[in-house]
Amino acid sequence: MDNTDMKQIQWFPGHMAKTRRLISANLKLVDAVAEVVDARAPLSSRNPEMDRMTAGKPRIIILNKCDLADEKATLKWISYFGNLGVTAIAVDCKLGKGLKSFVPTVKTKVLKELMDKRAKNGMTGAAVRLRIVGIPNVGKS
Ligand SMILES: Nc1nc2c(ncn2[C@@H]2O[C@H](COP(=O)(O)OP(=O)(O)OP(=O)(O)O)[C@@H](O)[C@H]2O)c(=O)[nH]1
Ligand SMILES: [Mg+2]
Repeated sequence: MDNTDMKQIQWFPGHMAKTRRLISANLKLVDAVAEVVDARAPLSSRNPEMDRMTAGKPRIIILNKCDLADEKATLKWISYFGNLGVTAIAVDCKLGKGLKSFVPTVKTKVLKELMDKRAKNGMTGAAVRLRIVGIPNVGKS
């Protein structure tokens, strides 16, 4: 098998490896990571490497398309992630439902420590930098 064949059968697409590198390398530029997943299948619509790629960063999981998901199941997912110590909120980006709670949740829960520290130093007005991540078609845009 020559080099060209090897390239064709590589199991991990180059663009994914590149994105993974970028996410890890630029992590210091952001205060927190917001991971968008599909509320109907929060686990299978996640990138399994995301935990490792964003290790150490405060994180919020956005259960998007909650209009298409079972409401009770969505509540269960929120407590599922909560039990893992990860804040999750349900939103419907089509109607904008739940979006209003996004910034307050980030400030009072996800980045509480940072906000408290800034308040102490009189820096409350400083911008908060977030990175939005998620697999294709989950509703990031
Ligand atoms: N029903 C419903 N559809 C949604 C919601 N949010 C996004 N969509 C639809 O889902 C599709 C994908 O949304 P995008 O925002 O383009 O997804 P994306 O994650 O940016 O996709 P890529 O840029 O390909 O990675 C579009 O058809 C949206 O209209 C939602 O809350 N509810
Ligand atoms: Mg997009």
